[in-house]
Amino acid sequence: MSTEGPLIGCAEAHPNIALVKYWGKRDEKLNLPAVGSISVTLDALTTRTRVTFDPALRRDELRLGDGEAGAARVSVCLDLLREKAGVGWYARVESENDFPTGAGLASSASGFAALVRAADAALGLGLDERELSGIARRGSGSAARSIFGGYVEWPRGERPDGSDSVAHQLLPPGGWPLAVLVAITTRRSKPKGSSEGMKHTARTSPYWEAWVEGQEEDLAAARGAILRRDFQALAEVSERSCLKMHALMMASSPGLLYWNGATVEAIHAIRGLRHEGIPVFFTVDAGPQVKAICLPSFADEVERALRGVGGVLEVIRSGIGDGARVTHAMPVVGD
Ligand code: 2P0
Repeated sequence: MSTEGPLIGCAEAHPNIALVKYWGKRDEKLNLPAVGSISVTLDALTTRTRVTFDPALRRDELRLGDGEAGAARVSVCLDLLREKAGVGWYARVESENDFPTGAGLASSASGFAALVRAADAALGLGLDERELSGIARRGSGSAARSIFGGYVEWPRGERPDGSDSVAHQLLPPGGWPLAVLVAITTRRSKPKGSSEGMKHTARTSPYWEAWVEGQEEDLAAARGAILRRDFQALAEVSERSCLKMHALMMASSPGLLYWNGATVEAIHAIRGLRHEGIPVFFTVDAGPQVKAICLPSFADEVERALRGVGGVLEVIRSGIGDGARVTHAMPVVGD
């Protein structure tokens, strides 16, 4: 490599929310999922990341917002990219979210997607999205999906090396412009991280096999609903997948309960709206926040209803977002 100075790349990415959930791994080292999943990428929440490969560094460093964080999972992705580029330099990674971190808003999805995009740009590799998705997956499974915008499927894959477990886009963001209202019910980090929670569930939940067996049918139903733009069918399969995943977790031993009281109240409020004829459905990830998905013309009404739920602190309104992309100069905390 002829360059002598630091190599810098910047990128941004959005979190995604799964409509058909990923929960459980078939290979922990390669981070391969036990089940496929389908998500939408959100445009209102953003992670911005700068990666600087610098010959003066003695290890990879990660700054998340205004605090230093452990860089082990970051290094897994960076090592794969360094190997492809033939670069040995360590990197300084500076990343910030404009939304709460570690509270079930998929900050690891946007975080690792932005990281991999920025590092690819810094190293001048120009990898395609499928390759980036496979590398982002090694940092966090759901990040494989945030490389893409719109409606995204990440298949389980069958190969032991994971080469067939990379995401692809089902529809671009403009292909079906739904609205997503995120009801924030706490700003605290969740008690158990997803990786730990998945392991615990697979080991102890009596529903584990049923969960894995039912997934292909849910994926086919959601994929079909998205391609036909069939809101009712998507609502049905999404709520089913969400409740199945939480039932699976709750039945593990000891039970894993990510919800608080406001989570339950918000779910009832959304179902109440649907009984009144408003096309809206809910989903909840590994945290207490509730996401309501509706046709954009009903977003005001759904937002008003969620704001009226006791314990809902804030409602963030989002559309369907683009995939991870390179940005030019990025100011980060401390600049
Ligand atoms: C999902 N979740 O499909 C599911 C639903 C949370 C609930 O993907 O261990 O942070 O890093 O691969 O991607 C959260 O899990 O887990 C997640 P790892 P990740 O969105």
